[in-house]
Amino acid sequence: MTLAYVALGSNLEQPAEQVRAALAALGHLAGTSLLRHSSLYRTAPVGYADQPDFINAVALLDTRLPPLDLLDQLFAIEQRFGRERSFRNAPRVLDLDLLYYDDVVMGGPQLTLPHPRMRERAFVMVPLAEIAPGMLPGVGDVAALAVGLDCAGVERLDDGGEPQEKQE
Ligand code: PH2
Ligand code: MG
Ligand code: MG
Repeated sequence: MTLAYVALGSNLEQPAEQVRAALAALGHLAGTSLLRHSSLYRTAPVGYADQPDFINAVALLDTRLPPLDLLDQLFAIEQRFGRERSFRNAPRVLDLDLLYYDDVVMGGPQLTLPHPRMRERAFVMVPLAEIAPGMLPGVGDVAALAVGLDCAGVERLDDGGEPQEKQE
């Protein structure tokens, strides 16, 4: 069994539907099953601010695909969903980022594992903390890292994709 965590993000064309459909697509990849996924989160854009809010989630896969083959398949799903690449951090129909693949540590032009910016991103670490064990080798204590981030722009949605009632 090879465990891989994938971050999903969308902020165009009914983002929650895109993310739900992408979760299904991940589960249909060859040699791959979708073990778990986080809730969906509505998140304020990070980096380039003048764009719609995102829907983000994280999925846990069990896969027989090697890391670069899995990456190719993630790009293929993005393409199928109509992803266009214009400028860095531009709005997108679907972004699939490979965060973590077993305990593989690698760097290279195509892929760095674990994902080099994941620890700083509340829109990744908060959903990841829902489904990952406490410690991920090479990443650290996921829950503690998530708690240490500014989570003001990160709001968990219930299963219907609507914001949760705020508990006073
Ligand atoms: N992805 C980015 C840049 N900024 N902000 C949010 N909230 N969610 C994202 O998925 C996201 C982002 C680059 O991939
Ligand atoms: Mg990304
Ligand atoms: Mg990406």
